[in-house]
Amino acid sequence: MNASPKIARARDQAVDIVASACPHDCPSTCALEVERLSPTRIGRVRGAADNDYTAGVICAKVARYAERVHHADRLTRPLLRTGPKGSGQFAEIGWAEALDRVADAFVAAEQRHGAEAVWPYYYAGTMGLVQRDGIHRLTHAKKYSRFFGTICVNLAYAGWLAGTGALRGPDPREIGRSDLVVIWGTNAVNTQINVMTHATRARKERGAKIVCIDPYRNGTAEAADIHLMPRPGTDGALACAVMHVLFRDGHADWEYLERYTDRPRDLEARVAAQTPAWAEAITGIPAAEIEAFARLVGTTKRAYFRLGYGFSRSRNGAVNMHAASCIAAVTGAYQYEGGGAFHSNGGIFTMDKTLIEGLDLRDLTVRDLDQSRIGQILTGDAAALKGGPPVTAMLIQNTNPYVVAPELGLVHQGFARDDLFVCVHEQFMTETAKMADVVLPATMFLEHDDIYRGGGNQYVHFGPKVIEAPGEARENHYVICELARRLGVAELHPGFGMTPRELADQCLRSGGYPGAEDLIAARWHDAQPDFRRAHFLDGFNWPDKRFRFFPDWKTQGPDWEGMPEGPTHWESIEAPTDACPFRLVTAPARTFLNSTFTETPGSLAREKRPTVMVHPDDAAAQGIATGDLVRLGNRRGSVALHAQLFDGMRRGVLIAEGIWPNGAHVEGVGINLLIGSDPAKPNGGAAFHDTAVWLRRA
Ligand SMILES: Nc1nc2c(c(=O)[nH]1)N[C@H]1C(S)=C(S)[C@@H](COP(=O)(O)OP(=O)(O)OC[C@H]3O[C@@H](n4cnc5c(=O)[nH]c(N)nc54)[C@H](O)[C@@H]3O)O[C@H]1N2
Ligand SMILES: Nc1nc2c(c(=O)[nH]1)N[C@H]1C(S)=C(S)[C@@H](COP(=O)(O)OP(=O)(O)OC[C@H]3O[C@@H](n4cnc5c(=O)[nH]c(N)nc54)[C@H](O)[C@@H]3O)O[C@H]1N2
Ligand code: SF4
Ligand SMILES: [Mo]
Repeated sequence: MNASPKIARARDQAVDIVASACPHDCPSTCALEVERLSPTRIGRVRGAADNDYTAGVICAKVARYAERVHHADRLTRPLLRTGPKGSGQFAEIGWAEALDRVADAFVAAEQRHGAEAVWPYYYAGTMGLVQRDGIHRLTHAKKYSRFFGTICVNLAYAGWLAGTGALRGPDPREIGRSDLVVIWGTNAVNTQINVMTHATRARKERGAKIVCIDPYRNGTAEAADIHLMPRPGTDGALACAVMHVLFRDGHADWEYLERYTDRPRDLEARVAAQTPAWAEAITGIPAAEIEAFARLVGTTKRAYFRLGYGFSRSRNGAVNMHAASCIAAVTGAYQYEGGGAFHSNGGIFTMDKTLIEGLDLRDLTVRDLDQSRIGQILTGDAAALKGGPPVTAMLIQNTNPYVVAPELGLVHQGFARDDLFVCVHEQFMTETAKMADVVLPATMFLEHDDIYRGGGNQYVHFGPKVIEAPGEARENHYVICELARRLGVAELHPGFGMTPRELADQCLRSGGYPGAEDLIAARWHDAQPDFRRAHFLDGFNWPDKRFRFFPDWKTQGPDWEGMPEGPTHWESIEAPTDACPFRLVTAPARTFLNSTFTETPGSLAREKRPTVMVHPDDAAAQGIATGDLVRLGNRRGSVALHAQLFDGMRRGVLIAEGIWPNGAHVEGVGINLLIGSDPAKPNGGAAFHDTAVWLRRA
């Protein structure tokens, strides 16, 4: 058994409690305490009470993780497809044969079309740096097509960086010392519960107000004091009208503006025409509500804007994120504890990932393929393939593109190709795995070593192996190294010969952090920059140190042309038309995490079945009642779901929570059939909450 330290002895003396961190793709990266009942079984999982961000609170889905780790459907043996693609007919084979077959298929693909015909594909099913990112080392060593990750953060990061220049901000723990917490475009109650922990503390201890800005009355809106309900994709207009009021009513902090920002007088002139009445027409939010919100922002120095991903998932999302990030610069909120805007701490961490990712082997002349365009890529779109060879072989780890990718129609067509070889390394027989030629069983985070770093906080964690994996499940690192060996590149890079703990140790030390053993003993490391840096008191991350109200979008991606100069409502969204009059938002479900947990009984019991929320007036117009089967469609296809009447959004808006497996839908195809995969400006990314559809009774 692995030497994971016992951090405490449970009361009954029979249970070890082991410190870990949540590996899931969630900004919270909770500090966990895991009950080890035996060398192969866990009990409860709890949030570490003495970690000041997690503060003892985790989501229900991870608290009952035993359901997932000990699930009867875990993959435990390598499998070889024996029936037609997607038939689900597989035979068990040994690891050596499975890896030989994958290596042979990759060699054959390379011989036929060149190394770029192989496309290793991954995402953040685990956020562990060693197990998630090691796949790049194989890609670079073999000069396979590189992977351009776009599915999640590109719009948000581009919008945030356009103004501040750095992916950091005021310490998220300061939310608890704020007087106004604005939770903007993130359903924190579902997606990062700890934001609510700190916000409700501020309310309880300081009488802080909590504002939620979201197109529907979700769990976060229910918990807030004020809910502003914009139409999807209109937050830029809201932000501009708020700034209009701030300048108009003397709430702009001119001393701050002159010292820390680029062109405040031009911004004032620009928003002069963007009145609350103008914004009401675009957002649907009554002008009086915008006025009242702006007054609150203008009169509260310690106002903390927690800007989420949700409102960036529109074609104008980068512009909207930037516009929202401007408000705290107009009021100078950044100067105060508990004040400023925050999106992610992704930029504070200093570790060097060269060894893990094999960056020293990377060849930038090898094409990179856009993750979100997998449908076009697998169906032979020349532009998506960048004029290069077709993709004929893939290794997929930690992601389920057959369910989560946009433009699913093309994705399904592509995976059905008989000349495409696919190896999926998975914990469960996901719908992507079901399309594979070879399926490899993967460990879960409690069954391997890795390191994690926060996005919505500032901690670095070591998550040690706690229990033995079931059957023959093996970790990602093993698969990458064994393939490298078979493909003749293991000698090219030391990373292929190290253990995950050695890689983790080196990576930690490269960043100036405690090494693996010290971090395990300490349980976590606080990497928060000091107050001045976090609050940009020595300036923003540009040569002139000034926040950019007028960004140079060129700095954020190659596809910047046509983007507006400064904050505004940019009309680039999929606007409603007579043919497709509704705007669809595909928001996260509370007890699913993307496509993960769609296999656990506790989550299924809560989420029930794929459902779309319809405004009662829109439903009445079409004779739709709760429980009716309805059909949503657009030029990409149509999908059947059950309707639920709900008056918590504006007319013309539809909300479908959760990324259900295709097979959970009546007609066997999921909601992402309707989502476009056109790359959003300026740096790509799919606009998951920006879809125009029609709605009918099925
Ligand atoms: N339970 C659960 N937790 C999760 C996930 C999950 O699926 N389920 N996913 C994880 C992942 S990968 C990520 S990236 C994060 C994302 O977490 P968030 O930052 O919360 O982002 P989203 O999940 O995209 O959407 C959140 C909210 O944005 C709202 N929204 C959509 N369009 C707009 C808009 O135009 N304006 C405004 N103001 N709001 C809008 C939606 O209605 C929804 O309530 O969560 C992670 N955590
Ligand atoms: N409609 C709609 N679609 C969306 C979104 C949306 O809001 N709406 N959000 C998008 C976003 S933000 C994201 S990030 C994507 C995410 O979508 P996915 O990348 O599919 O996300 P996950 O469900 O987190 O992880 C996928 C798989 O990783 C596997 N896995 C976990 N750990 C390991 C491991 O250690 N090894 C291996 N081999 N496998 C592992 C899990 O079993 C799981 O099946 O979905 C996107 N799709
Ligand atoms: S809230 Fe997020 S980080 Fe915390 S346990 Fe749940 S999924 Fe993991
Ligand atoms: Mo994501």
